[in-house]
Amino acid sequence: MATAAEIAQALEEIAVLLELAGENPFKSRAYANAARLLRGFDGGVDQFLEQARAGQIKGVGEALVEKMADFQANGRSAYLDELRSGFPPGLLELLRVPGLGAKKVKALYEALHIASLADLETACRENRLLDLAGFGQKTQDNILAGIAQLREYSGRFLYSTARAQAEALLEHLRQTGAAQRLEVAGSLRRRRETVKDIDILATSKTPKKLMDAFVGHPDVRRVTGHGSTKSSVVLATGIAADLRVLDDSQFAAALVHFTGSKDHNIQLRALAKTQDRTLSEYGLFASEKPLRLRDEAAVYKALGLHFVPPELREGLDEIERAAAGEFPRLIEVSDLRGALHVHTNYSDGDLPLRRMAEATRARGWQYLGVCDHSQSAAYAGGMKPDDVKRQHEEIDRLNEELAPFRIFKGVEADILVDGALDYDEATLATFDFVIASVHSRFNLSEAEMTRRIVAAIENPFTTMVGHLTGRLLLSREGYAIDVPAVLEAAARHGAAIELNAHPYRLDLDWRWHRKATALGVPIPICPDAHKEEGLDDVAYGVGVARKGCLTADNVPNCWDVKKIAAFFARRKK
Ligand code: DGT
Ligand code: CA
Ligand code: ZN
Repeated sequence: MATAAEIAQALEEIAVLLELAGENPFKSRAYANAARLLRGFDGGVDQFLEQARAGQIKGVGEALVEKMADFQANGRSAYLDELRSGFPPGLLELLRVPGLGAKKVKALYEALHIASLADLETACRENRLLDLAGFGQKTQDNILAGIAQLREYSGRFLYSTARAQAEALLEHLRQTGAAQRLEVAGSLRRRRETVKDIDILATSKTPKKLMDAFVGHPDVRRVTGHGSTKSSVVLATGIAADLRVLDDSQFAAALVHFTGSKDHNIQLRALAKTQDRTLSEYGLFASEKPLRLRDEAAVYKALGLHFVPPELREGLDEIERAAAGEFPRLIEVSDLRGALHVHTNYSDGDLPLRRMAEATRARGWQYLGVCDHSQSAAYAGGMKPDDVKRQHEEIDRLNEELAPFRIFKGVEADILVDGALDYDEATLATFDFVIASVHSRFNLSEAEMTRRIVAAIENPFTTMVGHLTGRLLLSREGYAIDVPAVLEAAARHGAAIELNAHPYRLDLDWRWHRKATALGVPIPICPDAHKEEGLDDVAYGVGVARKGCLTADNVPNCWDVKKIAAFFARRKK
């Protein structure tokens, strides 16, 4: 048995699907109308059906009554199920985006084959909605905002979003002058690619002042707790944040505990136990007495371990390694010497080549590897061979002018469905280096996709593979691919695998970095910048590279001009 509200909702969905299917608009309107009447009806469903059968409810004819009766009796509607099965499931999700009705969804599907939220987001980011009748910059911006809003309800946030929010909170807390120690903990401190919430720890002589400032921050939408040792809020972005104020003597142990991860903590506690001690968020205890621990390094030292950088605390092999010796110095942003994978207005970037070169140089870097899209990427204004020639002439001129700063002639070449690169050999030979990326036909089987990418790696012109899995964090899973097989192929052929630093990608995932470096596969950290500020995304890449235990040696764009030029030259025929 279905309730009136359930039936009305089903009728509304039928109305939308009929419109999507391009049926007679009167039919669609009849269902929407029936839903409205049912919602406003003063009486039960049975009564409504009875009156409708008697012809007393305007616009609700026999066919409609039968469909409603079917739903009423069976709790579901065969008609609705049949309509639904005629569309890709992702298409219906599009209707959840504020401002997108059946008409717009239909246009997106028919003109651009957009059939999921992920497709839609990608299309917006590639400005593909701008030329579509009935759409434009404003609609596109609204759709992106709508998608962000939907994602908010998924309960996790991009690192970049949470980090910006946390920095604003920390700055606000610092300005009170009421905090002595102040640190972000949790997944944010470990630089996970997505995080659930912001965990902040502090010590203070005037905790009340600090707590009041915290809950009073202008970004706070809701206060869910307000005490003297712990307060909790939900921010305008939807992210929750906690502030804990601790006693100074407990701060170090608490910072270890709340930084986590849970698995790391469990292993640390097990280790403490083997030493007849207890580790908790309150301290490290030998019998009843807490050890005096000034900072985190002291906690690890007391356990017989070298300091474990927060990024590595994921419960993998870090404790074993910390027992055996010091960690190598992990990569830092200041180790970077150049930017590879940067787009200009030769394809879908915002700025002219010269501006991107100047922006790169202004960041203290010595070289830029410009990589516009190749010819198949028509939506991104991919370069025809003539454009390539024109760009190379401009690069030659700029290189003379800007020396010793160096622009390398790169390209982001589409990997076609058979694994071929998107230019003939004569054109490929004119580049200093080639990033080979998949931008189409994501739905191959794992075996086919792996074969496709391995074929691209076998091509001697390929320097590296771009954004290996194509994932968009919180919105699109990567395509099916055998990552170890790809890493092994890269090792065999001397190719690199990019770590795309865009905060939505962070692909190659850090969980594969150890395997890649063990095989000797270099991992350049690439901004994939389409505008000037995009260059700074490398910081996100460095964060996850640290999780992957990468050092500057593993990352080609930490090498000097000479060494990277030699690396590029090595693979070309
Ligand atoms: P997330 O989901 O992005 O917020 O990830 P975390 O790691 O920030 O997790 P959260 O905020 O639930 O907890 C913060 C830290 O507290 C976590 O990294 C480790 C510690 N913790 C939480 N639950 C447990 C637990 O059940 N056992 C232990 N040993 N530690 C825990
Ligand atoms: Ca957390
Ligand atoms: Zn790309």
